[in-house]
Amino acid sequence: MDLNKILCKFIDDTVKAEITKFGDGLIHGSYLVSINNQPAYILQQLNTGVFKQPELISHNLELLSNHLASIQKERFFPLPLKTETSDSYVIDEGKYYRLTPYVKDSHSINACSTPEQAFEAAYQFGRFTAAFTDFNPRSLSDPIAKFHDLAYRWQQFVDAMSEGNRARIKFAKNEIDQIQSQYSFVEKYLKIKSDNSFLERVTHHDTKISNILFDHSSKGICVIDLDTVMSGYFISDLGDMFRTYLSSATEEEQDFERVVVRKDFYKAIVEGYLETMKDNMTSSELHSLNFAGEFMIYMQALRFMTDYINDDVYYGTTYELNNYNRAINQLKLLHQYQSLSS
Ligand code: GN1
Ligand code: MG
Repeated sequence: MDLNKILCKFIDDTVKAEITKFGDGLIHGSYLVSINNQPAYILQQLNTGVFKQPELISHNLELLSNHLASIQKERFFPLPLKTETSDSYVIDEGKYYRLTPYVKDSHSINACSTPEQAFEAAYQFGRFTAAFTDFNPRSLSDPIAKFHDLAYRWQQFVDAMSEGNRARIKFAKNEIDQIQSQYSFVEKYLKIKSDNSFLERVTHHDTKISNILFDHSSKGICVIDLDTVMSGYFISDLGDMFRTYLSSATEEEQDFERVVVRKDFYKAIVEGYLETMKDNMTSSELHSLNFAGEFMIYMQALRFMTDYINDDVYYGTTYELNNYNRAINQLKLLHQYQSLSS
């Protein structure tokens, strides 16, 4: 793959660019494009196994930016560049690429290490959803069908249990038992789905800290990585912040003793999120803030375990037990999280 050749379809081919690997996402291949030693763009090869119709992503982004323009609100997230033929991506040898401007004087962080960062991120994700209060979220397409539908994730797990790798199922028995014994989270989710006091909203669906840009003084600037923006419930965004900011150890940590929940970060996330979202939320939603964490941590444990049983077909792995250990890690996190509120 010749990334320079792809870049030329978006920008003038006489510009000398340096392209280096960027970030640690599990899904797309991301590269930083620097021009004159200054970060200028992010070039991404889209994972079309996961995003089967990448055009849905650009269509969603257009609907959202048109909406902001129609209410004279500033668009506060970067949009991918268009090619000469007005496409938002280039297809080369069957692969999709897109180029997004690098937001000037911004940086991202890979781990949330202070409550202030947690507050800033939660504020920005809340601000994003709140900006679309007057927009019908159902007009967005689902770039990934049933992405955060916990009942569907459960069904995928059940299917893996009947068709997946028998040796792995046997090996993971202990953790599989734990997952099965907590089915009540799925029931609780189904209740929310049928309860119309839980509103569907424009939801980001990937609220890890690296999807926030910060400025020099560590203030949040905006959200990025809008691939999974679609209609959803607030528990997805708030919950994934709990899942990914509360412990200083990440989902890759194999020393599970290090998975410990930090109470002051919980408080900071709730404060940041409510600062922008509170006026939009119903009282049922405000009473379910804590469930958000259970919902997302449980779903991630379920997804990692399902992928382990299916021989690692979805998440990138670097060693044999990678998905299995990720599942144990998330189960430990779930346990710690529940101890926090008990
Ligand atoms: C994937 O690639 P990344 O890190 O943005 C996944 C998320 C998971 C996450 C777990 C499209 O996100 O749902 O929470 O891995 N995204 C997709 O690390 O499946
Ligand atoms: Mg992502």
